[in-house]
Amino acid sequence: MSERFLLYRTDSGYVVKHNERVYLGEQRPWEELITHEDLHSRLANLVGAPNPSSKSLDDFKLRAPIGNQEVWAAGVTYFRSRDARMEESKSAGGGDFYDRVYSAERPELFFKATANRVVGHGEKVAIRSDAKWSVPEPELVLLISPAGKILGYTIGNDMSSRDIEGENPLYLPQAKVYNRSCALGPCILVSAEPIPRTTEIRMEIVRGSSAAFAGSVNLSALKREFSTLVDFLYRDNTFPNGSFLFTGTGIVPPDSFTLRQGDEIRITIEGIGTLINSVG
Ligand code: DO4
Ligand code: MG
Repeated sequence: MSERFLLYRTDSGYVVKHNERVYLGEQRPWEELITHEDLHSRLANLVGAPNPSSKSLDDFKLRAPIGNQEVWAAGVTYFRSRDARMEESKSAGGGDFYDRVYSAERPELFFKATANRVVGHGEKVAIRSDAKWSVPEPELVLLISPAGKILGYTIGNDMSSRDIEGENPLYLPQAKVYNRSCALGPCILVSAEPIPRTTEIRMEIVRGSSAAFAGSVNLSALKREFSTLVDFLYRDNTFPNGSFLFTGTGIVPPDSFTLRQGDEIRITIEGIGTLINSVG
């Protein structure tokens, strides 16, 4: 039996998908469930009882898989991201910072969102009203326990205003943190094994009925170890409710591309699923 569980937060409690079967969890606060140090065993116990539901996932309204955790993000963890930031901030004299952080021992980590700024699968992400160049950033996101253990993986969209970030690196928080600037979902992959480094991340942006952009990257191109990112995040920092940590983007649309209202963003990570959000 494969030991991988897909954990969904829904309007009617939590739901686990395992070997194509759906199991309904007992009612309990989401934050208490997902930050349990032994989340994997809890889910294994649930699916061990012979009670699969006759319902399918389509019968449930999905919610963003976040309780009261802080959301943080690592940046410039792929060469493609380093290149894009160097280019966008060249005229502001910021290019060198990105090159240096890419190869430094200390990673770039920044605060991304509180739960009220996060949307789930099927909900709308936003473009800042004062931004002229906006992109989605498709990323693998770690769910980390209060003790710093990686409990699971989900899909994230780190919506970013590239013109604001490129004007001055000190504007990064404004380019990254605003209402509906962060999407998470559709579920959390809880697995006894780390997610394979061969995993592919894909993004497609649909405008009207055609693809405005499509790209992919392999997790093997991520320069940092997950454990290093977690070590730095948890150094002298406590997370009583656990945390989510974006691991950076390796897919950057060409500089001529900016998001528009109505665009649909589809991010797929092998083994987890597809997170779909439109801009509105
Ligand atoms: O430093 C800018 C942000 C980088 C980022 O969000 C990424 O590389 O994913
Ligand atoms: Mg990012």
